[in-house]
Order: sequence, then structure tokens, then C-alpha cells
Amino acid sequence: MRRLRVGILDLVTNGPATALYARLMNANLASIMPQVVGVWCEAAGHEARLVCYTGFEELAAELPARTDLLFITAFSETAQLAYAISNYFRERGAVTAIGGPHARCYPEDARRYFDYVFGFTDETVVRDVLAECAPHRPSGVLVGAARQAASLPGVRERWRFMQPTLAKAPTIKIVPMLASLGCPYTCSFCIDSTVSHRPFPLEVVRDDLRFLLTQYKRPRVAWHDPNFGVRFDETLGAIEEAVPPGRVDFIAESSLSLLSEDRVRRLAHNGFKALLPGVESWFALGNKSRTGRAEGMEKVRQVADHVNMVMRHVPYLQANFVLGLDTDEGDEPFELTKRFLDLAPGAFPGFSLLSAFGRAAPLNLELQRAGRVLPFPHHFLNNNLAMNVRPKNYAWPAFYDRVIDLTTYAFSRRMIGRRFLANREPIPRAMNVVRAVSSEGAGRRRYYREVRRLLDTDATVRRFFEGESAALPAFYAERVRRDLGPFWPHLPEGALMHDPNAYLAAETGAATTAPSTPRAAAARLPVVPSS
Ligand code: B12
Ligand code: SF4
Repeated sequence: MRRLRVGILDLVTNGPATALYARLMNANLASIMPQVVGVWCEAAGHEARLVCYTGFEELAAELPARTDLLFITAFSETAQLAYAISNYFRERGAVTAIGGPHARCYPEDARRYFDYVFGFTDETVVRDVLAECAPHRPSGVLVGAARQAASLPGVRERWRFMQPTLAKAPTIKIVPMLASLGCPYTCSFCIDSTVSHRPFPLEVVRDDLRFLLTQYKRPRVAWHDPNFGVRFDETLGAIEEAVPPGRVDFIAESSLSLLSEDRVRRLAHNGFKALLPGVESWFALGNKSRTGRAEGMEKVRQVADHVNMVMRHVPYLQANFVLGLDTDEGDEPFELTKRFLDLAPGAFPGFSLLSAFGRAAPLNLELQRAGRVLPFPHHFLNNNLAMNVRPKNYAWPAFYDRVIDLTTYAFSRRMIGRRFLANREPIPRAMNVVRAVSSEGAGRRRYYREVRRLLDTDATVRRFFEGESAALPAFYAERVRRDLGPFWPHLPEGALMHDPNAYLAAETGAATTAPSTPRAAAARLPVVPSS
């Protein structure tokens, strides 16, 4: 067997970062899978080195010079950087592979720039690729397991790969963990709506928590489970068995519907310090927030009461909203969100512009069929730099006016002050202020204002937004060039743009080796050259 020099690159961001919040938090946004791949590569007898790019490193200097196989983990917002780096390494003789949200959402596009594109990944799939490790050009192969893995290496095994990244976090260090994959719910906008729930063996969870107590006096853990609350009693039971109450601080994403007061009390007792429920909209998705058929102001009151109840026990809560959903029309949805902020001033609002991430969700097929998905470069697809779905009920200027108005309200001095007073503990208070005055509040408002100005003054921008022209306005191209810096010249020809309807094309018969949905892939996809 050839002992490979394997490089693993975790792209947390797509260019140099400066914001204070990024300085504090980016290293805490590292993904679990690059660490897992490192463990599997070493177990297979190869040499593995992981680099996590947080925006503060000199990336070109950090990358391993001599690499046989390079794995890159990318969100769509880091896709262009990933494509450029892949090209750079391929020119130097390496074979390249991509995994993560971008590979799952845009496999047809990613295979143009990588030799291997990973879907669901388990140890066998990685070993197959390590064994073959061959170039596949011009079109890479799609590899993946038929379903999510039943378990993944835990913190103890990943520690060697995780530690150097945690060392980059200046104050708060957050360890990423998983107790499950997939979700039993079927929210049509979600990547996990077609992925069955796979709870992990709780023995690994218990062992990891005990291990962490030997490493940190008071560890902080972020659960990356798509919906932590699903196997509530069993997982909490495992936590209670493994660690004394309150010795570990936890952060988790959970739908509000799973957070009854009894459960919230139990979470608080066990050290849960932050929860990130999705509210999404006042006119849809009531099943996620336990509001049933309630809509409009009635739903606002119910959700605010629920959030305030949670915050009586758990000190930090981020309530997530999607702006621009088809169920929204006129001022009302935005005004209702403001009323919610008045009624639940302690919650930090996380706003996302409606985005269709390729084949992430069944709903995207409908949007592509309706011709509503715009070809914004992936670089901007992070839920706020661009909205790649033309809104059903708003003209663009009116939509941006409302987004700016809501962002201004949510991050006004008055709301920052009310949020500060409504939170009790020092870290949540400080975190909320930093987020509001840094990239998320003030930064986004500035950016939205610029986009709004361009909608009036730059015809190329307006035509692109209206879907009348596919020519990328200079404003966007220039930003990618700036972010990619020394890697910009390595971005392959054509790699700035993609086919926004590739998912629909694949579903309606155009050739592809990608599974149409994760569940439709009945068997492991072999490592085969593409057509
Ligand atoms: C947990 C989570 C987070 C966490 C942790 C992020 C992280 N670095 O891992 C936090 C809260 C920090 C977060 C932030 C963001 N997130 Co997020 N997040 C999720 C969530 C809920 C779960 C993802 C997860 O970790 N699952 C566990 C892993 C193990 O499983 P998996 O993702 O299915 O991965 C499998 C394969 O893809 C493959 N794989 C994954 N990575 C790799 C890497 C390699 C090398 C290989 C070979 C294979 C491989 O193996 C896995 C097992 O089969 C998903 C939604 C969902 N339900 O999946 C959104 C999701 C991934 N997030 C999304 C987005 C947009 C964001 C943000 C940009 C939002 C924002 N504006 O802030 C940021 C980006 C943060 C960053 N740069 O790191 C999108 C991504 C869409 C896209 N195509 O880019 C998703 C899909 C949600 C959505 N809107 O649909 N997120
Ligand atoms: S949005 Fe949340 S509850 Fe709905 S399918 Fe996705 S992970 Fe599950």
C-alpha cells in the first residue's frame, strides 16, 4: 500500500476576516467531519494533516506543500475558494476531494473542479477513495454511502485534530459533538427533511463527556445535531450519567416544539446555556414552534411567551427567522417580527434571507421549476450576502427596504440596551452586544444598504436580480476577487458561475450519477469514473 500524504482543509470562511465576532468565534465554527476524516486516514495507515482556515491565517502559507490527496470541507459560501485551491493543488499533482454542505447541495458543479465529491460519508467510502486515489478529470466521481453513518469517531479520537483549531479561539473554546444525524421531521425547506434520523450509540457520548472533563476545567460543547431535541430523554439521561450537573456548558439547536418547560428545566439543570430554535415565519411552519394553526400576532404572542419561558431557565437564546418566504406579503411579517422583539427582548434574532441551496431541499425543485432561482455565485450563499430566490410577493427594492428597516430596528441602540438588560449573565450580554455592533448587526445593515442603492443606480444589478441577465454585476465579481486574494488567479475558467437549475435538470433526466435523494440511493455508490 502507498502511504499517502493527506491534507485536510476545513474552510470556515472564504476570505480574510476582521470583525471582532469572527475573531472570537470563527475557530469555534469548525466542522466535525474533517476531524473524522483525519482519524480514518490515520487508521488506514496514511499521514494526515488538518488545517482549519478561520480568516486570520495566511492561508497560502498554511497549506501543506507536499500533498497526494487533499480533502476540502466547504459550505457553499466557501465553494469558490475551494475550487481555486483544488485547481492550485491539481496543478501540482495532487488528487482532490470535496465534502460537506456544498458537495451535498451542488454535486454536479463540484465534480467539475474535484476528483471526488462526497455525499453521505462513512469509513468505507473514505477507505475506497484512499485506496484508489486517482485523478478523475474533467469530471470527478460522486461517492457516498446509501445513508448516514450509524456513528462517527467521538471527541477522544478526534482530539488530536481538533486541538490546534481550538487553540486559535482566544477566549471561549467550544467543542463540536454529535449524538445523531438526520431528523424525523419533514420541513420541506430543510436538507434533512428526507434524511432519516440516526441516533448514535450513547456510550460514545458518555465517554466523550468524561474525556472532556479531563481536558478542560469547564468544557463548552456545541451539539451539531440538526435537531438535538428528538431523542431528548435518552440523550439527557446519558449526559446526566456521565457528568455532574452543570460541569459542562452546552449549546444546541432544537425546535421550540420540543422544548416544554419540564424539558427546559432539565436542560438548564444540566448546564445548557444556549439554545437556537427556528421560528422561521409568522405565517407558516407552525409545527416547528408548537403554535399549531396560530398565525400572525397570535403566533407572535405564543412564541414570545415560549421564548421568555425558555429564557427564564437558559441564559442565551437565538431565535432564527427566514425572510422572504412565499407565505409573507406586505409589511406585516416584518412588523410582527419587531413586535416579537419587543415582547421577547432577550432573544438574539438570527435573520436569514430565503436561499435555495441546490439539491438541499425538495422545495428547491419547485423554485427551480418556476424559474425563480438566480445564479448568484456560491460565494454569496450564506443566507445574508445574497438571496438567490426571487421573492413571490415583493419587488426587490421594497423587500430590501423592509429588511433594512427590520435590521435597523433589531440592532438599534434601544434594542441592544433592552437585550442587555433582559439577559442576566455576563457572557450572553457581551456576546449580544458584540454581535449587534459587529458583522451581524451593523455590518449587515451597511451591506444591505449598498445592495439597495445599487438596485436603483446600477442597471446590471437590477437586471441580474430580476433574472433578465445572467451577467454577474461587477460589484459581486470584485468582492469574490478581493476575498480570494492570492487564490483568485487559480479560480478555473467559468467557476464563478453555476447552473442554478442543475438539480431540476438531473431530476428530469439529464445524465448524472448523483442519487436523486439520499433515500433513493439504495446502495453504496461505487468509486467509478464519470461519464
Ligand atoms: C450544525 C450546523 C451548523 C453549526 C456548525 C457548522 C459547522 N461548521 O459544521 C453552526 C451553527 C455553526 C452553523 C453555521 C452556519 N451554517 Co449551518 N448547519 C448546521 C446543520 C444544522 C447540521 C450540519 C452538520 O454538522 N451535520 C452533521 C454532519 C456530520 O453531517 P452532514 O452535514 O450531513 O455531513 C455529511 C456529509 O455531507 C459528509 N461530509 C460533511 N463534511 C465533510 C467533509 C469531508 C472532507 C468529507 C469527505 C465528507 C463530509 O459526511 C457527513 C456524514 O455523512 C445544517 C442543517 C442540516 N440539517 O444538516 C446547517 C447547514 C449546513 N448550515 C448552513 C449554513 C448556510 C450555515 C451558515 C452559512 C449560516 C450563517 N449565515 O451563519 C453558517 C456557516 C458556518 C461556517 N462557516 O462554519 C446550510 C449550508 C448550505 C450550503 N450549501 O452551504 C445548512 C445545510 C442549513 C441550510 N440552510 O440548509 N451551522
Ligand atoms: S428544519 Fe429542523 S425540524 Fe425541520 S426537518 Fe430540518 S432539522 Fe428537522
